[in-house]
Amino acid sequence: LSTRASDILSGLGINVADEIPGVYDGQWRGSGELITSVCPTTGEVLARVRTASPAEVQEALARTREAYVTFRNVPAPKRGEILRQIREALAAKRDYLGALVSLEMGKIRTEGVGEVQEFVDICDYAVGLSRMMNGRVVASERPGHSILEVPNPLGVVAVLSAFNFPVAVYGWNLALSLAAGNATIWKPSPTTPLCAIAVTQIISKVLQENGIPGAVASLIAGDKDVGETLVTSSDVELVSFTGSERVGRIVGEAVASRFGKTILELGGNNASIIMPDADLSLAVPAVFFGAVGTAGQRCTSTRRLYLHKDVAEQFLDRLKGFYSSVRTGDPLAKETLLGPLHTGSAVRTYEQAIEKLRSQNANIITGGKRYQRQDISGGNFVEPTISIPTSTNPKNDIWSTEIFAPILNVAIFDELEQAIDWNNQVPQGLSSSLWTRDVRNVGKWIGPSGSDAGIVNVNVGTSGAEIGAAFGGNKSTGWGRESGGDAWKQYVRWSACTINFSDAAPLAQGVSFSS
Ligand code: UN1
Repeated sequence: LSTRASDILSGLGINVADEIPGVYDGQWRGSGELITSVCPTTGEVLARVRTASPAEVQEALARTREAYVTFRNVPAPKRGEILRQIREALAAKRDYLGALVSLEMGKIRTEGVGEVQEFVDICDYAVGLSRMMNGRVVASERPGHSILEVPNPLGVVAVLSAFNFPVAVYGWNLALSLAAGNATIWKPSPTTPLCAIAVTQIISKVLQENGIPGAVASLIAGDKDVGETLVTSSDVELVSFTGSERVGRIVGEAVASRFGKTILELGGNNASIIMPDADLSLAVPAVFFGAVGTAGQRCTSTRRLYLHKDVAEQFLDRLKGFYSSVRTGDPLAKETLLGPLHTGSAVRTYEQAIEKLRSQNANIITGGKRYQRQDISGGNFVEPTISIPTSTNPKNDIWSTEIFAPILNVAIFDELEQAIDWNNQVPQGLSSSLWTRDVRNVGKWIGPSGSDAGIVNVNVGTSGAEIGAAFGGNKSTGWGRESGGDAWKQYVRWSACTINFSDAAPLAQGVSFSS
């Protein structure tokens, strides 16, 4: 193992001698198939992880269910105190964990650390929530009666997360789920098992110190078969899935067919709209970060850019300036802005998308191929690309498909209404961003005839949301909401309790039923 990799792993107490167990449900084990964690920057094998055998998946599910039965009776503020300790434990390892995200996923170090910070932030939020998950008292129409709406723990929550946020998205779910009194069972992406193991080691230690069963936060490294078992199990009340629209449809249907609950975070195909009065000194760098940051591998990455005709030329000139000076290389190096794509197959997807753009005569004004540099030839490095397709039709594949790579398609418009229409005409509806100084444009954009995405920003790029608002998207993005806002309400079962304190037993609506 390279020194940079072993330094990070030993900083987290991960021993990479031979095989690492990838299953935790109170104890660490794993006797299923091996999966390999590969560094996207160098191609180096970081570790081999033992996944769960089918029997181990069943056992872990059973342990998680038992843990829930204990944990649901721990008072919510006490659960909050455990979350506070988890928050401290994560913060203490923020730099190492952030570096591990960078090493294993490929995003640059500051974004890796930022992702851990997002987990820390949602823990803070959930600590507060643990004293504020209030139900309601509803006025009853009957004398001497009270109606309560009580949030009770829900059960077992399965979290199926994606490679691109191997820490934060689990964090959103774990923090709310734990505050709500549930047990979670986490199946991370098969290509980022080390991040999941490091996080679970930190959390399990805190649980242990508090005498809480470790299976309150179980982990099952594995592939599709593990996911299928969790999704179809009637022992899982809620499935929180982040991934592609294609797999999301399968998950959604499978869980619905057994009347389970889902939170789906699927594709994003996010647009930024630049009005002629936009402050370009803010808008250009924001679009650059949105499209090139994380190598275009955020669900919220900017994939479509709609420029008003009066500023189009100037905007593109300035944007090209940023693209031509982007520092590409090792994501762990301080100066790097663009790291590799996560896998070799992502590179092929990028190349096919470029091929399609060329076949439709798009004007590729920068980028369009793999880097040819010798020093980074071991990694999945592709040039960030700006293209101007000939078609502006949002129904065209070029515009309607999410490509998880740094490719930005540009079109030019005359009127805001046209740009909003393009913004809304794609199947996905995660994030969107308008740049303007005219409050009338803002009113249109955030209102009934405005953006139909879940995230509707003004003078803020499409990516990089804080945890405070509910995060998620509409239409084929799946309508899921995670982290802030009212998202916690999905992690509880609501009990409507009518209680009679009187000496009579009147029926509602004045119904009379006496013999
Ligand atoms: C994702 O890409 O799956 O808003 C999540 C953002 C981050 C989360 C992205 N806070 O870009």
